[in-house]
Amino acid sequence: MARKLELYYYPECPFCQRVLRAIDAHGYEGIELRNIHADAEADATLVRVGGKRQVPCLFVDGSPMYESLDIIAWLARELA
Ligand SMILES: N[C@@H](CCC(=O)N[C@@H](CS)C(=O)NCC(=O)O)C(=O)O
Repeated sequence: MARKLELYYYPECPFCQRVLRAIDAHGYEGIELRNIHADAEADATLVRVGGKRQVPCLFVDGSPMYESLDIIAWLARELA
């Protein structure tokens, strides 16, 4: 079964932009985008589950992964 992938981000964040550029460049599909500045529920989920309001954060089946370079490396490894 496909994993559920959700990227918590906000557009002005340069580290988020780095991840979004990688997603675009490689054509990764199926990643739901959750803008924490536009979605209060996403913001609350990020803090409750992740433990901190830091973006970008990729939720893989509900488990949070912080750090843009770790996220990009994970995407390259798992989705390439
Ligand atoms: N080393 C992190 C830096 C991420 C970062 O500093 N994000 C900022 C937004 S641009 C943030 O969420 N700051 C709030 C915080 O760190 O608590 C990465 O590469 O993902």
